[in-house]
Amino acid sequence: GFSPFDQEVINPSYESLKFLPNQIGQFSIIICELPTIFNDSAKQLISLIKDIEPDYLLMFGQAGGRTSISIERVAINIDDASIPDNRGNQPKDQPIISDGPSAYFSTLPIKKIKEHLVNHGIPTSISNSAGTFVCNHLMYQVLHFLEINNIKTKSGFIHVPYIHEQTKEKIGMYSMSLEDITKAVTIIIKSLEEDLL
Ligand code: PCA
Repeated sequence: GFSPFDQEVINPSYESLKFLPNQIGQFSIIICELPTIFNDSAKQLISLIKDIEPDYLLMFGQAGGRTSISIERVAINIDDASIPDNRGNQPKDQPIISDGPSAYFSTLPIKKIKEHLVNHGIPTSISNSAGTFVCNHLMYQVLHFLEINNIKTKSGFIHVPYIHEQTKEKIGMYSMSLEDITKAVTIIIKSLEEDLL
């Protein structure tokens, strides 16, 4: 999950992970909060991947305005920020990796995950754009790192909506409860047990 950014004091993508137990089904859970900063977030996560060598890596970010849990299908090779990150970086039209491929697909079973969430009554969609800000950047960098190092960790990105506390002054803006986001994360993790079979 990520740290708060863009004048928010909370980021549900990390906040929701704090309530997870250490173990869900067959999976040991390790959570971490990344800074909403272009390169630093990827550097920190890649060093954690090297230490932990996880079977699955789930990245979560806030996407205010979205009306469902959005399972990202693809990360594209571009940074194009409409706001500065938490260190004031605001790259425009810059490739993330200059000689990298145009895009990487999530290696998570995205349709299976969606099916599980929908069966539990959680609004969910497959998204074909993770944006061009820090989340897309992180997803691209991580999938690129895994690909070029031939690491079998399955990985992908999921955007979550605002939570109620964030929308008190944003009239008409969609929000979910923090509890429902934590529940969604738990269902996502449980759904991966089927992928192991
Ligand atoms: N959402 C931003 C970056 C950090 C976060 O939680 C994004 O969608 O790029």
